Amino acid sequence: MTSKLGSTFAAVLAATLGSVAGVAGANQYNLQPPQSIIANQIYDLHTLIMWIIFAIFVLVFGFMMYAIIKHRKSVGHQAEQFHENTTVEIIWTIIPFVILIGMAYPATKTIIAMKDTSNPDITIKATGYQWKWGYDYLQEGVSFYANLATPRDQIDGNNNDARKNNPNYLLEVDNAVVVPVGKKVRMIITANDVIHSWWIPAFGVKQDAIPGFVRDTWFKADHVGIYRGQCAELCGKDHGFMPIVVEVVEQDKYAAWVAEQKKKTTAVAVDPAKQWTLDELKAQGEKVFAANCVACHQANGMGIPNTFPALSGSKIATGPKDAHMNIVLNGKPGTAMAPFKHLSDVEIASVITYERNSWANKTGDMVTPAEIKAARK
Ligand code: HEC
Ligand SMILES: [Cu+2]
Repeated sequence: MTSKLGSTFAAVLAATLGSVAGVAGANQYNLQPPQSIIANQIYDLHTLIMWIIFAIFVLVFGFMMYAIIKHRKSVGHQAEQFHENTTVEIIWTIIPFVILIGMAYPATKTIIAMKDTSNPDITIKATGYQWKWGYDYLQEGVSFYANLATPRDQIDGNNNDARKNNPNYLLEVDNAVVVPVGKKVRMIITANDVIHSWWIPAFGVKQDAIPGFVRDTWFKADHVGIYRGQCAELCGKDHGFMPIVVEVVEQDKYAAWVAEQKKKTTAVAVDPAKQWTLDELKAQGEKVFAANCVACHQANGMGIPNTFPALSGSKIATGPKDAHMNIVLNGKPGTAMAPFKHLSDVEIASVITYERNSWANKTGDMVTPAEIKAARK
């Protein structure tokens, strides 16, 4: 009996030691290696508290095991008969109280530091959409969307080899958030439709994105590198398909990236009288499609059977222009096809031109911004 209990205890102890050792070292069971001041504090707190928990576990279970084994009936132990012991009661109130304060004090300090978004070097607004993130660099005037970049065939099981060999499966995007190393980045976080959550574990940042509310958080990345996270709030069917990628670069590379992005952004803000060619509109339309339509109609124009219609070979996308303009501008009530009239004339004209001349569609015609302007009335 004694030896059996003893060996069970030894097994429990070994398992616990193993998991505590796991927490203390870097391995797949632990938090990601911390890459910011806050993440370091969170990491250290987690380790500290695991050790405290472990010490309590060993003391309490050790004492219990000792008492059970030593005082068992088979060795003829007689139960002690006594009531109340003020000294013991005071001790078992004071000790947990001290332990709690010892844990709450550093935890509160970290929470206060997390909330201190003052004096940022850069401010970026992140907006959650079903199912992508939109980013606006408030001072720089740079804006873009970040869509999942994992190819569809890896997701739907048609290319399992590629999926297995993809270390960033569902953790890759077309446009990463680029920030300079060692600079305080304030993230302003909101959402457009439902609650999402912006989460980069290595930075110790996780903030809910709530429609109609603005929340903020911050990070200062310690090292150059690529850091990945995900939407951390169940937000609908593609919740697992809106990852977050932050690329931390040296200051001069960041400046070059901003300049590059600005060129792209100003290319869209064109002169309204510009005479577009079909190829120009199509090239522009491809970007608009990638940012607004790809989630449902897919990059290959094939949609998702029984849910989102294929545009490749679609009657509307190859038929009269009016019907095509109408469904994009006004949507189709009662379906997931929402109106897109908030896009500019150029954006709508270009995406329609793109749809009419991509995949299997070869109408050879184009829709100009002027036609969209007229169709809005
Ligand atoms: C949230 C999903 C979703 C998004 C995003 C979306 N669509 Fe659609 N779209 C639909 C659905 C669903 C239909 C089918 C509506 C119906 O029942 O007729 C549709 C239909 C269409 C059709 C008609 C196709 C046909 O043959 O019936 C066109 C053209 C179209 N969409 C263009 C666009 C464009 C352009 C964009 C981006 C600016 C876009 N859609 C974004 C869901 C979407
Ligand atoms: Cu989400």
